[in-house]
Amino acid sequence: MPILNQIKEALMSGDANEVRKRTTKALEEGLDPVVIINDGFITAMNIIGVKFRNNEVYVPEVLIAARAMHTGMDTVKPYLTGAALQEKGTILIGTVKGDLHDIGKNLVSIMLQSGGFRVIDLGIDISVEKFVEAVEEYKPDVVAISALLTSTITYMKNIIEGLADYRGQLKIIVGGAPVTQDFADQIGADAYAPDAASAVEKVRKLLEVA
Ligand code: B1M
Repeated sequence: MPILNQIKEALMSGDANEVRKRTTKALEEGLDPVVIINDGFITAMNIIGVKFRNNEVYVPEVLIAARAMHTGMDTVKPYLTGAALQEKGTILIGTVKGDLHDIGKNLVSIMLQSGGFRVIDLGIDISVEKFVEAVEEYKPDVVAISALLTSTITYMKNIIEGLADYRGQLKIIVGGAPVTQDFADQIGADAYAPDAASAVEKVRKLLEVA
């Protein structure tokens, strides 16, 4: 089996040790680290993302695969020259103020990183002020807002209003179990995604990147 397929298989089964071994072998054989990342790690994580959306795998499998991907990334990093890994854009993500749920947000974050985006994760319970400060500091291309409670999704509107001055330079995507496309339209978000895999697709569309 070609080495890239072996890497993908190990990653999808969440076997971090095998990912490290096979990635090292591929690098020793002279395979381009960027090819390993794009056609190995990212392709495998995209497959996991689609399976997750289709309920063919569940949260633990995604987290284990993501951990294996991080191991793979650590293995290739020393082989990357400065410009080799072009990030596709910066995403600022956080769960809204009053809301402590972060499992879904973390999955979205992991999937975005796996898709080649730089992700700044602000964590949970994030106020308008914190979002604005972070936008000033990191100049993201996209702000991604998560909420899991019907009582906290309304705060997304406050954040969107707080970011009004920056709308020319960034897009906003919202998501979380109680959020719908209708709600996203009402509060003036640029996009809504029902799950982590769709969030990556929507962000790609917003930024017009592959
Ligand atoms: Co909470 N909780 N919880 N909880 N909790 C829910 C959400 C609830 C539906 C349970 C229920 O009553 N059936 C209910 C909300 C009801 C409602 O408002 N509609 C609820 C409640 C009421 C509460 C408390 C108020 C309970 C209490 O104290 N009385 C309290 C609130 C605390 C707070 O936030 N202030 C509370 C607390 C907690 C825990 C701390 C115990 C824990 C959170 C731990 C953590 O996150 N670190 C917890 C959990 C685990 C849940 C359930 C069981 C699971 C949530 C989860 O992680 N799902 C949940 C019930 C349920 O969903 N079955 C529940 C797995 C995760 C992968 O899915 O988060 O939906 P999800 O993320 C998905 C998508 O939504 C989407 O992609 C993800 C992956 O596909 N997505 C995005 C998420 N963010 C996105 C952003 C995007 C795009 C897509 O773009 C930016």
